[in-house]
Amino acid sequence: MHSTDLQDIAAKVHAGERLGVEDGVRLYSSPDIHTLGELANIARERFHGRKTFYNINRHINYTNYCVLRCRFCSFCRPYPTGKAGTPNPPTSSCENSGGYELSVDEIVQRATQAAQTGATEVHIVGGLHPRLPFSYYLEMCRRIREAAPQLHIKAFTAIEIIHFSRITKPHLSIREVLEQLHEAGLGSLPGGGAEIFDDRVHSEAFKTKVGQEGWFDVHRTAHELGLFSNATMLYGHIETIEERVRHLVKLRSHQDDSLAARAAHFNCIVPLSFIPHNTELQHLAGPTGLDDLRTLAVCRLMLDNFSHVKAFWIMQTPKLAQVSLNWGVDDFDGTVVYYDITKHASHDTATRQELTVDQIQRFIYEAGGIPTERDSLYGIIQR
Ligand code: V47
Repeated sequence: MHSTDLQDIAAKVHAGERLGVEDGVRLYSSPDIHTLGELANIARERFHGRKTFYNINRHINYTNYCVLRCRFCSFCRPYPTGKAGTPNPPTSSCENSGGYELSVDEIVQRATQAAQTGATEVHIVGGLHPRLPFSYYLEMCRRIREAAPQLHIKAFTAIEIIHFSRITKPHLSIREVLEQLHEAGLGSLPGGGAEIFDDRVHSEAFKTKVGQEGWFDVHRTAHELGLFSNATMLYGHIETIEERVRHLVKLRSHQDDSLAARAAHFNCIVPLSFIPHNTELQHLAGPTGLDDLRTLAVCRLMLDNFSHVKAFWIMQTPKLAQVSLNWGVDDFDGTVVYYDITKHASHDTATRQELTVDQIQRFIYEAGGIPTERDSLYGIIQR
C-alpha cells in the first residue's frame, strides 16, 4: 500500500476492528481517496466477494399530499381545501395543482402488473395525507396480497407509521399499527425518513417531522415483531461530515441491539444523495460525485454490522452507482420503473425512471461483479 495518512485506520480494517467517529471523519477528509476506496472494497469483499445484488421491483408513490413541509422535499403538495376552508377531498387519482392520490384499485392494478412482469417487490411510500383513513393502508396491503401473493410488500417509512398511529381513533400504538399492517400483508419497512439524526439539522431542515426517537422507536418495534427494515441517511444538504458519521454510529448501535436481542434487524443502509432541484434548499449545490463515493465507502467501513450497502441509482445516478461497486457497495437496488419523490433537473417531467435487468447486469459485469438477483430479504433468486 502507498504512503497514506490512513495507515492506522487501514490496520484496524485489516484486523476487522470497529472504527470510531474520529476515524470516520478522517476517512471522509483524507485526500487519499484510493486508500479509502480500497479499504471499503476489502470490507465489501469480506462480506460478499464479488457478488452484486439487484432486485426486480416497482416503486409506487400513492400520494404526494403531505401535512409536512420539509425544506429538502420537492415531492409534497398541500391538500386542497374548498371555499370557507371546507376540505374538498380529491376523488380517485385526482390531480390538483400537481397533487394526486391513487385509489386502492389503481395501486393493486400497478402491483399486479409489476408481478406479471417479473417483479418480486413493491416499494410503497407516500406523503402524510391528512384525510385517508388507516383502513386505506390496510386494504392496500390485503388486496395486493390477494392479487399477487408472491409479491413482497415493502412499504411505509417510520414517519408514515407514526402518522397512522396518530390518525386512528382511539389511537393505536406503533406496535398495534405494525401488527395490523403485518397481518394484512406488509413484508418489511423501507428506510426513508431518517434524514440526519441531529437536533440542529432537524430543527433547520425538517422541524415539523418526528425526530430520531420516533424513527428508532418504529424500527425497534418492527425488529421486535420480526419485521426487517432498511436504514437511510440523507446527505449533502446542511449537515456536517461529523454529523453524518454520528448518524451512522447511531444506526450501528441500534443494529448491535437488534442483532443481539430482537427477531429482526436492518437489512441494509441506503445512503440518499440530496437532490436540491425544486426544493427550498435548491440554492445548495448538492453532493459531488466524489462526495457520493466517499459516503458510500465510509458507510461500508463504519457499519461493520450491516450486511449490505445499497447505491440507489436514482439518486447517485447509474454511472456513479456502477463505480461505487468497487468502493464498498454490493447492492444496485432494482428496476424501480416509476419514481416520483426526487427528480434530477434533467428529468423534470419524467416520473418513469427505469433500468432493465439487462442494463443493471451490464453495469455489474463491467465493474467485475457477479450479478445476483435477490428478493427483498436478500434471499437469492434463481430464474
Ligand atoms: O424519506 C426526500 C429522501 C426518502 C429528497 O429502503 C430525498 O430500500 C434526496 O427512503 N433528495 C425516500 N433524497 C427514498 C427512500 C428509499 C429509496 C430507495 C430504497 C429505499 C429502501 C429507501 O428520500 C425520503 C427522504 O429521506 N428524500 N427528498 C431529495 N430532495
